[in-house]
Amino acid sequence: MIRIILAATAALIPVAAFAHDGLAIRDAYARSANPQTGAVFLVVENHRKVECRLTGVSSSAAEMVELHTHAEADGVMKMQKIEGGIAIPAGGEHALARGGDHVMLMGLTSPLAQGDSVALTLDFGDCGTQQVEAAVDNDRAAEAEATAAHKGH
Ligand SMILES: [Cu+2]
Repeated sequence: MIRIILAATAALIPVAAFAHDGLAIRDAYARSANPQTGAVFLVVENHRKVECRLTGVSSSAAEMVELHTHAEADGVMKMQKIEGGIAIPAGGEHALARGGDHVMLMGLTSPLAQGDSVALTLDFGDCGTQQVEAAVDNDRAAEAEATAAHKGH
């Protein structure tokens, strides 16, 4: 039993160290328009030589956490759950930004008040996990982020 635990721990260490060097999260912030739901926006930088895929996000701030995007349906932009994750190209970056991809928080444990922060764990599959603290900024304007999102595509 002890041998099994030691082997598992040893296997995890190099993976975690490598992932920490290779991926970086910047400009993370959260917003919420009502007490039940919120969204988190951020930029993922991938300094690795392989593509990394954001496959899921977890947080204790909400009952359900999903990756969403906006897609046009019948001439109207609607939010949609992302299936299969978000690819971050090798040596590139991807912005989760207003009007585009975002982390959706559904069933907030408590309303997101200005100045609070939301702790998230981003799961990049083989590229490991990243912890991020997103500051709540309900007043942040959307325009600059939307432009940045389009540049990223
Ligand atoms: Cu959404």
